[in-house]
Amino acid sequence: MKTLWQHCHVATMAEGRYSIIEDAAMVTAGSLIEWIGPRSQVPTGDYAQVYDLQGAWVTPGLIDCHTHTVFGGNRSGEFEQRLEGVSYADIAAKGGGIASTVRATRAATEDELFASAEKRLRSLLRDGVTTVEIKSGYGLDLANERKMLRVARRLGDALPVSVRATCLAAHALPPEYKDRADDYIEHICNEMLPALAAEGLVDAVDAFCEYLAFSPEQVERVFKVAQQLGLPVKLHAEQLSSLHGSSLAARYHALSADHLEFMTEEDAIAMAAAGTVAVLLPGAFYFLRETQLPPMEALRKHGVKIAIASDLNPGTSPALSVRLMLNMACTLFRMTPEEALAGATQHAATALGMGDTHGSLEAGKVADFVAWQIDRPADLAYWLGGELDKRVVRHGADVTA
Ligand code: DI6
Ligand code: FE
Repeated sequence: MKTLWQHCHVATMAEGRYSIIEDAAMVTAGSLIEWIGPRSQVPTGDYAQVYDLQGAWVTPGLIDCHTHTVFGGNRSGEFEQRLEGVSYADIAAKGGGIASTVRATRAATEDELFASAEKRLRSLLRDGVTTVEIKSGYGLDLANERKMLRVARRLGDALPVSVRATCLAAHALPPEYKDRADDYIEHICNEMLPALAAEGLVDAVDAFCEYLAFSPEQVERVFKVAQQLGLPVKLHAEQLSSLHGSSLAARYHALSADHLEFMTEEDAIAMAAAGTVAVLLPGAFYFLRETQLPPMEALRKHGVKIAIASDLNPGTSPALSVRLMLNMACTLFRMTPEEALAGATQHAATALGMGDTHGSLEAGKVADFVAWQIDRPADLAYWLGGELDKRVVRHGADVTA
């Protein structure tokens, strides 16, 4: 069954550029794009449905390639304390920080986690998101990491969004392994990852490489097991200090290395050679009032692909809008609106290993797109949040919320 979509302009985002087609049309067949081009050249055919997009700008559906959408509780109380001058270290010493989210996540049932995550995810979807990555990492034992990953899978089944589930068991040290980080890594490698992978709950493996989390050596042990299991890897790296986790990620041909404020030019060279995407997270940068910018010039100079994501999480980025992240990428990181949009479409798809099927509007790719009633593509990075008038199409079907 073929559908014709017309009276629109398209920013196809092919090759990570706007790649604009003015007065365009698109033919979808089932869930795929069959043809896209100038309206004057639409193939004649028998179209079951014809949509008039009323002059909209069409872009690929937004892809949020780094989120921690599933978690128990929230940390707005800690936010308030921090603004009153209590340090993050003090909060952590009193059992706050990631540990408090781990307690709340462990205490929540699968259904409770689903219900709270669904609300956050719907907020992202109202913003034009059609693909989202969701990490575990607040369970930190087999049963609770499984619970989180099952919620991620269920969200993908219940809502009109493609979900990629990432196992982030190596996010923090669980209390029962206090002062035994190597033992916890061994538990992840020998028990957790093999079991969760066998259950089909894991699309990729992530870790937090930082002096207050896990060392490059510990991360490497996790990466080796991921590789044996045939799972791609990603890494939280260089967020607070320079441990060259991004170079380690590149050695393992990671899909992405994320955060990266403290990365060096050598790291950028290694990532470019490996095709590892740099995922920048302006929401966390903003929320933590960071001052060290990611090395934009080195990333551009060496041709590292740059993605932008929300990092939606209760501690460092309670961000419910990808468009707001595009704005922050421009204002805080000095990206262009075109680079930012590429970062939430084509390059985000590549950061999830989906670059061949998603992220740009080209014949043969999946028909995930948004028809925005805006004046020009830069509007997507211009407005600070809010809702824009739009139609959202996923797998060729209108799913506008
Ligand atoms: N980096 C972050 O910014 C978050 N996790 C990570 O690895 C923090 C998560 C939290 O504070 O709950
Ligand atoms: Fe994160």
